[in-house]
Amino acid sequence: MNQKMDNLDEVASKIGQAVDSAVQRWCDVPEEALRFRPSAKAWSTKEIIGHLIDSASNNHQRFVRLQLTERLIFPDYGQDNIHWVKIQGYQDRPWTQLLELWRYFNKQLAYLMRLVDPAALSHVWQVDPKTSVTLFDLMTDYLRHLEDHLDQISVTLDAFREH
Ligand code: NI
Repeated sequence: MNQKMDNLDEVASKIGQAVDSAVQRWCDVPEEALRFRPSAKAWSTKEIIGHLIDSASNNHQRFVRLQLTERLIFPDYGQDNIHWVKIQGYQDRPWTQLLELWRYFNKQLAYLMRLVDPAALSHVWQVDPKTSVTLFDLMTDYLRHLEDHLDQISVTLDAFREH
């Protein structure tokens, strides 16, 4: 159990560092680059951050609710994530507001991970009748997903410079 709490402490630190360094690196990127979509179906940098806000908000619900129940039935958003991004118009939001919302939402999630009840880490989110995920796995996978999309932003901004 302590091992898991140690792991989550590290996950929380990495989340905090990742958002701070991303804000530092990308806060002054010009609007034209932020709106650039490498292909017709690909997200722009603003939309990727929007998607990460959706990830934060959905996971926030899971992280809290799974401390209140052993088995949580709660809808996924993964299959609809393109619609989530479109419905909320992230492409037209001011960059600073998106970035700061994302940063401070993640600070709360990192804080929450350090406070999590260790007994709840084996509680499961029932994604569908065949699939379930533990709270611990959700929290560690949250960081992996975040890092994957930060890499995607680097690639997207490189593509803008070369297009
Ligand atoms: Ni994603």
